[in-house]
Amino acid sequence: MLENIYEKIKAYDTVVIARHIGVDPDALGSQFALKTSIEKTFKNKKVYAVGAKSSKYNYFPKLDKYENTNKEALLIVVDTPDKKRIDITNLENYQEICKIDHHPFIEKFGECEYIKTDSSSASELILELILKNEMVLDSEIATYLFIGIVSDTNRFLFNTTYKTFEIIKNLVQKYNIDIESAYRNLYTRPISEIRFQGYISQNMHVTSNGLGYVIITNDIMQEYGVDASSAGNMVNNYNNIEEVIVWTTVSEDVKNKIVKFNIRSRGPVINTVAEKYNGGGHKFASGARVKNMEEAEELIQELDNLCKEYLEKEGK
Ligand SMILES: [Mn+2]
Repeated sequence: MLENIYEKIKAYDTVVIARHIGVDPDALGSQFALKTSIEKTFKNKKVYAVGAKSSKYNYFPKLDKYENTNKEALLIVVDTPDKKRIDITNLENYQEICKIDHHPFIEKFGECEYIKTDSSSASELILELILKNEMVLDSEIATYLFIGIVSDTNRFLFNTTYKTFEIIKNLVQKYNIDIESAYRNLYTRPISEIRFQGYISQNMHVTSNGLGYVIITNDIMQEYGVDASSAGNMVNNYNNIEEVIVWTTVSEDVKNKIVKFNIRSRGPVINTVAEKYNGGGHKFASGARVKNMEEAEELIQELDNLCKEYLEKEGK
């Protein structure tokens, strides 16, 4: 399949690379690594990395605007399992679509799809594509991939095997990656976020079944000067709490008139529940969106039941 995708890249003059909404460093890392490698491998192609920008990640290059009129381009979607999560409109205006992803399969939307759920990140799959087809890999591209892998594994906490370390070892050794600056970019945060983290720690409810949840209203976000997406990203800071096996942020997104869940687990499989609520993701890391707080209560209840069933099954 990777050869097929390579053949398609070769065949098109214009390649557009898209990824999921609610962008993160793996989505951007895989997008820009692929874009840069195609540009440096084939000198005459036009390559666009598209999607909504986020000022949080301004250590990546600027995203491109692509006017889609003539239906001549190849679209490659990275790090996204389903159509509705692609950060792009007018999908039907592309000649062909390819998907490169490491999420559990949800739906087929491309002519060729390369999916590997045991991969640490989409960035790891882009590296595979590059190596398999002898495309250009240099320090710039390696750095994008490094950032994607480090971020999606949460500094090698999740989805990490000896292979992940092998890949990282090779990237760091051969391409002279400035690790310190990559980490600084990834992990430096404004004081408002640290204070906000304090709010979450103080206000997380923990049920007797081991569900931790915190409701973050728009007022609270305004008080702390954070937005809905940085509120959701906080969720990764709450793993390894003794009393908690599933934890979630429940944040009000007034602009889009929804309530967002960012859910993590260290036991129960959560993506099947998330899928029922307009979301999905990995087994132990998912997101969901509901219409209002009433529906949010329902999902909280369902997650709590999931914890309960899990504990009973485990005999705890
Ligand atoms: Mn990813």
